[in-house]
Amino acid sequence: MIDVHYWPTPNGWKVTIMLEECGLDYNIIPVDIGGGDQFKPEFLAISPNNRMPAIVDTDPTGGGDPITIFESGAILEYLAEKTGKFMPSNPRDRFKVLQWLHWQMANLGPMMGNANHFKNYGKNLTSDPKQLEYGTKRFVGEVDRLSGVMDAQLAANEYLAGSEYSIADIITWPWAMLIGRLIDEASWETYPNLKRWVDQVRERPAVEKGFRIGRDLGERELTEEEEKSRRELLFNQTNEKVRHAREEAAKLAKA
Ligand SMILES: N[C@@H](CCC(=O)N[C@@H](CS)C(=O)NCC(=O)O)C(=O)O
Repeated sequence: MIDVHYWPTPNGWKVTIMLEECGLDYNIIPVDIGGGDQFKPEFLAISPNNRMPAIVDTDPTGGGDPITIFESGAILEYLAEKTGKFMPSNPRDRFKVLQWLHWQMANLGPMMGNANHFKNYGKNLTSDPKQLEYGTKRFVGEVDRLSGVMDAQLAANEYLAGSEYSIADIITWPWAMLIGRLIDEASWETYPNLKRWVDQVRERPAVEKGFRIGRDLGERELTEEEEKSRRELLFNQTNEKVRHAREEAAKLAKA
C-alpha cells in the first residue's frame, strides 16, 4: 500500500494522476499546508523540506522496510520504475523522458509558483504595488517563454518526450493546464500546440480522476483570521521559524 501525503495542488495532482494511471492502491493522508501540517515533526521526518507531496510505500520495490520519498519528480520516477509504466526502458528514450521531467521540476513549476505569488498572492502581502511589478514581469515573462518551449516541442511531437505518453506529461500537465488562468485565457491562442496537448491529456480518465482527488479538502471557506494565519505560515518561512520543528523531527528519526 502507498500512503500519499497530499493536498490538492498541482504538485499533489502529479502523484494522484500517476497512481490512477498505474492502477495502484493508495491512501490519502491530508497535509493541510494552510493549517501548518507540513511543520509537524512526523511529516518533516518524511519530507524535510516541509513541502508535500511525499509517499510512503509499505510494500517497496526490492522488499524490506517501507520506503519514504519526497519531491514529486523522484516520486514519479519511483512509481514508473515500480510498475514499469510511463517510462521507456531503453536509455535513449528514457533520458528523453527524464530531461523533460527535470525540465518541469526546475523550470515550469518554480516559475509558475513565483509568477502566481507576485501576480495573485502578493496583493494580500504588501500594499505597495511597486514591490510586485518587477517580480510579476520577470516570472510571468518566464512562464510565457517556457510555454513557447513546450509549444515548439508539441508542434513536432504528440507528447512532450516524443510519440509516447510518459511521466514527463504527467508531471507537466497539472501546471501547464493553469497557464491560461495565470497569464490570461486568450494567451492559449499563442500556444495552439500546447493547448491541443492540454486538452488531449485531460481526456484520459485517470487524469480527470487524479485531478479530482481530495478536491473537497481545499474548498472550505476560511475566516479572515484563518486567512491571515495561513499567509503568515506560508509566506514568512525562515530557517529560524522552522528550526524547532526540524529539531523535533530529528529526535523522532533517532527514536
Ligand atoms: N519541488 C517540490 C515542490 C512541492 C511544493 O512546493 N509543495 C507546496 C504545495 S504545491 C507545499 O507543500 N507548500 C507548503 C509550504 O509552502 O509550506 C515537489 O515538486 O514536490
